[in-house]
Amino acid sequence: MHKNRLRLVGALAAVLVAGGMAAPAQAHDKQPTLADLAQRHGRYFGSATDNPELVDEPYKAVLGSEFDQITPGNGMKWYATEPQQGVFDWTAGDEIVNLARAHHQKVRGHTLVWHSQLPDWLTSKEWTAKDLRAVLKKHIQTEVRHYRGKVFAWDVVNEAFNEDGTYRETIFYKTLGPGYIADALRWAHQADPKVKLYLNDYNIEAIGAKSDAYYKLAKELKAQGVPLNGIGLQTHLALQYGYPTTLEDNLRRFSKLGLDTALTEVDIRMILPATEEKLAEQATWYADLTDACLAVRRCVGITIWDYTDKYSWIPAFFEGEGAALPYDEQLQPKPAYFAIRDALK
Ligand code: 9MR
Repeated sequence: MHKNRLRLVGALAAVLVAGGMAAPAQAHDKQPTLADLAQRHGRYFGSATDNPELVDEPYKAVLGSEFDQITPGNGMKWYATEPQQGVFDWTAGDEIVNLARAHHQKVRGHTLVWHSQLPDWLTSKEWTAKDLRAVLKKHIQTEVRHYRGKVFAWDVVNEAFNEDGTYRETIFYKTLGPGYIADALRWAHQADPKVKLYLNDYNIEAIGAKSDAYYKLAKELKAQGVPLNGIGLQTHLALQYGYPTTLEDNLRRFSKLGLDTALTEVDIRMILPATEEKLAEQATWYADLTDACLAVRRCVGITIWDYTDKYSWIPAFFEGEGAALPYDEQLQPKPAYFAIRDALK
C-alpha cells in the first residue's frame, strides 16, 4: 500500500512538473474538491484559518472552495473572547463564522477551556474555587450560547493531560480538581444541548499513556452520564518521530465507547529543507491517516491546521522545521494534497 502510493504520487508529481502543470490552485476547480470527496464517505475535510490571513484573496479562494469545515485558529480562545472579565468580544470568531457560512462550511468551536492563551485578568490572580467556578461557568455558557446553531462541535477542554497520562496542573485543575472537566461539559451542554462536545489533545493518536488517560476518563464520563460526544485527536505529527501506527485501533476503541472521533489539527512537519523524499513520505502519512479515519465509522472528519505552509504555526514554534501542510507557501498543492485525494477516492 505504502509503496504503491509513493510510486503513484511520485509519478503524478513528475507528470505535473514535466508538463509545466504546477499551475494555480484554481486549475483544480473543476475536479471534485477534498470536501466533495470526503462527503462521499459521510465525512468532512476542513482547514483551520486565522483572522489576519483573511485579507489574502488567493488564500481565501482556496479556503472557500476546497474545504467544507473551518476551525478558527485563535479567534474563539479565551483571550480573544473575554479580554476583560465579563466583557465579551466576538469580533474575531464572528468574522470566521460569517465567512464559513457564506461558503456553506461548518465550524468547529475552538476552544473553551485551555491553559494557554488565557487573558491576564484570569492568570494574574489567585482564585478561590468558588470564584473560579463561577468565572469558568460564565465564560463557557456565554460563548456557547453566542455560537449556538453556528458551530457543530466544541473543543470544550483542550490539552488536559500530560504525556504520562497524569492531569496537567492547569489553573483549573489546581483550583477545582479533575471534576472541572465534567462540569465544563455539563455547562456547555446546558447552553446548547445540540452541539457536539469534545475533549481535544495532541500526542494521543497512538495507543499509549496519554491516549489511555483519555480512554479511561471518557469511559468514566460516559458511565456517569456526562455529556461527552467525542475525542479530538489533534494529530500534529513530525516525520522524525515516526507514524502512529496504532491510530486506527485507537480511533476504533473510542468508537466502541459510543464516541465520535475527529482528527482536528493535522499537520506533518519535517526538518527543513523539504526534500522530494520527505515530501513523498509526508504524502504517504497524510494518505494513511485519511485511510484510518475512513476505516472507522465514527471518525467524523479531518481538519488540517491551516492548509498552506504560508500560514503554518510550525516554523515559529519549531526552529528549522516546517513544510507541514498539503499546500506550499505559494498555495500550490504538494504531493500530500494528491495523496489525500487518492485516499478519499
Ligand atoms: O495556530 C495557533 C497559533 O496561531 C497560536 O500562536 C498558538 C498559540 O499556542 O496556538 C495555535 O493553535 C494551537 C491550538 O489552539 C491547540 N493545539 C496546538 C495548536 C498549535 O500550537
